[in-house]
Amino acid sequence: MSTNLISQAAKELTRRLDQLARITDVRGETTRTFMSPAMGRANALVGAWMHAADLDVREDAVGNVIGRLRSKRPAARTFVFGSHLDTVKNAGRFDGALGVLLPIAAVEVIRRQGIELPFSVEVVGFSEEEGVRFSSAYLGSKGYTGRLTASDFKLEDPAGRTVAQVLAEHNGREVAPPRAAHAKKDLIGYLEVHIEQGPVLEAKGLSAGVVSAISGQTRARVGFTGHAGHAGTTPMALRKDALAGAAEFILAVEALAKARSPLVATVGWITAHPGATNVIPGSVELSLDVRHPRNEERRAAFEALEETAKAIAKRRSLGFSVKATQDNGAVSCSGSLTELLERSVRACQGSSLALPSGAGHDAVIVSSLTPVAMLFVRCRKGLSHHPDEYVQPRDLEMALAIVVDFLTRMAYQPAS
Ligand code: HGY
Ligand code: MN
Ligand code: MN
Repeated sequence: MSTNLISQAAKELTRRLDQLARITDVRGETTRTFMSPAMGRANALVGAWMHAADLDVREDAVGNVIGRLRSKRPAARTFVFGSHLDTVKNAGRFDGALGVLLPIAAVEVIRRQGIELPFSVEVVGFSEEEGVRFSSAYLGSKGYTGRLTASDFKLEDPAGRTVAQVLAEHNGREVAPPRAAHAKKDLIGYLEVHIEQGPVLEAKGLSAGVVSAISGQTRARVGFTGHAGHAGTTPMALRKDALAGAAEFILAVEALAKARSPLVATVGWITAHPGATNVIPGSVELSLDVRHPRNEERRAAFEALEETAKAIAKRRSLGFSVKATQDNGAVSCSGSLTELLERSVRACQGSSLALPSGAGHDAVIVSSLTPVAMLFVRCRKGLSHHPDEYVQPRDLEMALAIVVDFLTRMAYQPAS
């Protein structure tokens, strides 16, 4: 009976992922950024699915949509599932959305099976994880865990709007950095289901695996300032070309990361001013994203890149600036919670595999409040942050079966 229930629920999950992906700020692609109109529509749709699963639905001050299945047991603690509903630009259908919609489906299956959970369940659709609008990730899960800071509130988007202004507009009143949604003692743990966004599970022929640790991540904005001038009349020797300096820096970022594997470093966007064909760029701003499984290596690499920017600017008589917008240490997943999850993976898949995550996840932030575990789901060619992101229906079904098994085990095991 339950396999049929699960395969039906997996089919509905596929349909919902497709439907959610069509909610976007940019026609013809999937793009939803913090507090955008599409995020409001996405929260309404996901909230309706939560409601249909008998979850009590609310939206908090930072735009997280939260569905709660209250246990009948007095003073029951809460198990939290979650991931993010915002996306990168021109995203795929699964990054984030899977970790919100799959637990809703799992709760529906559990309820259809008549299983009474001795704990409450909360499914959270975080409002901002990718850091697209403010170049700083995890604003949603930071709000949910009480970790938003006054400096987060001062972050500015490309239009110069601050987080504080955007939140005040959304809430119709000034908003202070919110307290955590729960006290540590009231939580059992957190499980995030997420596509692997890498090639390992596919190479091993597995639908799912568990995450051992999540890489640390430093993000920054780097600026070079020179002197705008006429592209036709300014001799090369007299130029202070900010874009040429930035280009040299970008290649140095790539070279340093290649020399320090498994370090990864990326320049994702660049803006040049005034941005005209016949004007030597006077100023440039670019993004920098540096990651490594070990914190000291990541920090050393970031410092080396600051020195590189300084040396290039000196040699080219440019000004430069490096402003860190985010700095998150590496996080290990909880051994005991991951062990329980592994039992479900083995029970459903026959075997399990533990692998590290180079991508960041809301679990990094939630780990400050409660033990976290992550279930990785195979995605084709490991492709993500791309519209061709794809998870096969049988892998969705496997992941759903694992989470249903996990909840069932939790139901019959004293919530230690
Ligand atoms: O950038 C990341 O690692 C994640 O996709 N937010
Ligand atoms: Mn992502
Ligand atoms: Mn993600």
